[in-house]
Amino acid sequence: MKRESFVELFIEKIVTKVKISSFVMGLISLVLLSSSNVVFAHAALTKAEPARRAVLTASPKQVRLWFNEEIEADYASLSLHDANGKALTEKKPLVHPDDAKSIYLELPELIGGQYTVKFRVLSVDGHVVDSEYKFTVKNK
Ligand SMILES: [Cu+2]
Repeated sequence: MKRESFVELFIEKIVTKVKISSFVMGLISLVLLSSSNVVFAHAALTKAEPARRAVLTASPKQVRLWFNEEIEADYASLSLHDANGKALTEKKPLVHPDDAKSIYLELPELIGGQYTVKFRVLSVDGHVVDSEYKFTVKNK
């Protein structure tokens, strides 16, 4: 065997090892990714009405939130606050009768101003999802 082919063989072995290890790494990251998907399967907000940063010309009757999983009403909170942080209703959110993945809060008549929706829900996996967003009601 010539010296050259030794080198070629050696290089070929390294290339094969690299290929195998990148395959293994790929497999490991795939497993990690899919398991982390399970771990991070929290309730996520998929839709909101009024929407984030919405500018409304009339007072909304309710705030309604949609999630990617069913919501336990006993462990859910949803509140609306004015620009001073004051809660506008003492009412509790209810699970929508037509959709267990959706909760709503009935609202009093709102005057013009900026409002903050605050919500906190418990996922099926036990994680708490806590967030807030704002919308505006224009002065008449
Ligand atoms: Cu989670």
